[in-house]
Amino acid sequence: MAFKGYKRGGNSTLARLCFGFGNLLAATPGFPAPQAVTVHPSTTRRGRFGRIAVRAALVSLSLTALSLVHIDPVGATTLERRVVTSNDDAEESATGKVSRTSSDLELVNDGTDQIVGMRWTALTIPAGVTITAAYIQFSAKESQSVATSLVLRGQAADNPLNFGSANGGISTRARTTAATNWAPMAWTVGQVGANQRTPDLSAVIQEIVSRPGWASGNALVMIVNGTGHRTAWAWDGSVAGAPLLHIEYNPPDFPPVASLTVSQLFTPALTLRADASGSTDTDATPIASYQFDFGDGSPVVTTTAPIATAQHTYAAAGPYTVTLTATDTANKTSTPATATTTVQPDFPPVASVAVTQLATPALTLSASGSGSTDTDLTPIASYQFDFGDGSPVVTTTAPTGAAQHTYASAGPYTVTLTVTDTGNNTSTPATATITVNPSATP
Ligand SMILES: [Ca+2]
Ligand SMILES: [Ca+2]
Ligand SMILES: [Ca+2]
Repeated sequence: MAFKGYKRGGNSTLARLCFGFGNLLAATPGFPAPQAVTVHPSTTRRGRFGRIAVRAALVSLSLTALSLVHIDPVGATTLERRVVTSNDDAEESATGKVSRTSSDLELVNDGTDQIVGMRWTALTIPAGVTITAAYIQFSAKESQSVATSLVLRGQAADNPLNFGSANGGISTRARTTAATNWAPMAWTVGQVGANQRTPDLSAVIQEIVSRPGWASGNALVMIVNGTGHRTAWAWDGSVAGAPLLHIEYNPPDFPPVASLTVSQLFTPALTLRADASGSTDTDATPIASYQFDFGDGSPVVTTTAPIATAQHTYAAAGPYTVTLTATDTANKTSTPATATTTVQPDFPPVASVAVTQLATPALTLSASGSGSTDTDLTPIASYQFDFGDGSPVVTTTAPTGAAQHTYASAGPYTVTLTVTDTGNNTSTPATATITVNPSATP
């Protein structure tokens, strides 16, 4: 976990630990931020640094006894909303009569066992989150200890309305499958503590925010029924003591979105390059690996991010469909992305040679292979000239496609050209025969 908010840099490990611990406590609701112990390493000696830190930690510890230490998991967000208007908390008697203006919420016996509804608005919880903790914090309006057994469910709705005056306005609302049972301890008037806090409601809240129609900013209703009696403040009786909904959640965790492009390489022949670098996953669990299936039955090629490309050489030309999936660090896998392409065949070059005797030097031929062609994805890479007199073959590298050779004597010679492409395919030889004159013809 990260310790932040402190100037660190002192060379005392103890001090650093104390500051870290103090900082955790500072994250506790209600715990004062420890600005008083800002330390400037350049001016503070080790000993004083340590004493200040220890003192801060001891103060922190004593305050811990007063409030529950709460450490969010990394990345968790906490949201708290209170009932903020009269029509957002209400009671419905056994006869169905709805009261919205009572100063309290009787959980649940008020002559009869009633049903209590509460609504919180502007819940800025994105879709797709994981609820890690949730509870309602009530404020005790009265002291009660009668055995009480409550069931808390949410309203199974995307964005429920507030409570109206019509009979049965709470009990007729569809409720979540998920439920939390609560047998509260005795309450003492004025208490706002652990005894007035429901058990964890994560499953209930999760069911609601997992609804396809859930959107950030929607409202949420909780409905309580059961037996027994605890009396909590309603908004109408105490704005500050109205029911508080506390929710902690981890950010949405989505699978990657795969994006694939393919292109045939010039060389090697029959080789596709697949590029997955357009794939995205911008949440807290980014892409970890890419899986390329080249569609010819060959094994899937897996690369580890950030490497997002792979290539494959096919045995034959033809159409192929390449399939990409991307997997994130939470092991969520994308919908496959596909790209279909026709792998072009790879032809050898067609050689063509022309020869002319130069005016000077004597007995010298110029041979040109520039009429050779190879228009596929593996173009001409080199020219090999054999001047036909037993001398070594002269090789030029494209785009140079001409060579000269001086013979030892006049006479007829056959020049042979072969051309090789970038796929290492070699042309059929082309020949040109010429009689080399003792002196160049004008
Ligand atoms: Ca009310
Ligand atoms: Ca992800
Ligand atoms: Ca070729």
